[in-house]
Amino acid sequence: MNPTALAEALDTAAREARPLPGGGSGLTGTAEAYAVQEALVARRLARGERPTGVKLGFTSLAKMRQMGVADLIHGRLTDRMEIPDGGRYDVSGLIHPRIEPEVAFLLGAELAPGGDPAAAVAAVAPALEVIDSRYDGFRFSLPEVIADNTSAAGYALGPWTAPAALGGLRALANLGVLLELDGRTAETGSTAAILGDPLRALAAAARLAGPLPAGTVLLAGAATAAVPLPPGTHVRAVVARLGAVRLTTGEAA
Ligand code: OOG
Ligand code: MG
Repeated sequence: MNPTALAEALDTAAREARPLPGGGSGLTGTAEAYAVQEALVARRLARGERPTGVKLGFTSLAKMRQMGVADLIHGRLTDRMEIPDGGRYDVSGLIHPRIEPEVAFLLGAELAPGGDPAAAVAAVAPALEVIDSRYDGFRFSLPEVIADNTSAAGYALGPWTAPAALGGLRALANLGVLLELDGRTAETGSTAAILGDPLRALAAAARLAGPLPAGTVLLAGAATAAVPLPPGTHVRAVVARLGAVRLTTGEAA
């Protein structure tokens, strides 16, 4: 399948909540896969969506093991994917949503490939990411998940904290992470699971997808495995010292 046709098929799969069979795309290389992702995101931008940032995937062993892949990937975020902290999020138009706890960075200055990530960070926040693979059963090859904009669907950001309030970004290297569904612990972990230090994710994002302009939001990748996200669920993620972020999914129809 050519890149434009695959981008259209993935876009339609997302809009109609009808998954494509994984393993059948014929995609072989990552360069080709990122060309499909670019065409897919271009379709969203053509509908009036605004780019807001970048996300990384498979930055933790927990995620690599869960999904059976072993390479860092990156995708694009848009304003359509934003979920207000504490807000309601309708999952009825999704295929098989999952949720995962993350750390987000806000860039106060441009970050070029090879630039100093710490110098560019204006603030950090706890985050929730909703992922929804457009492939049947969440089963895909690495090029396929890249083409599918790394399963991106939605994200919520908690309160921003300036690095100075943490005594510097070194504090981020080992903070406890908790994911709760309806008040029950679903996953626990540490920010150390994210490439040993989430700041490394920022450097990797700049290298892979940079230069990243000031104002970019970066999701550094889940610190734990993702869990299914049913309707009618209260979700809370807590990152120690950064605080909490919440969302509630709409009731089942
Ligand atoms: C791909 C998205 C991976 C993460 O944080 O590792 C990701 C997937 O798991 O379907 O967002
Ligand atoms: Mg993620």
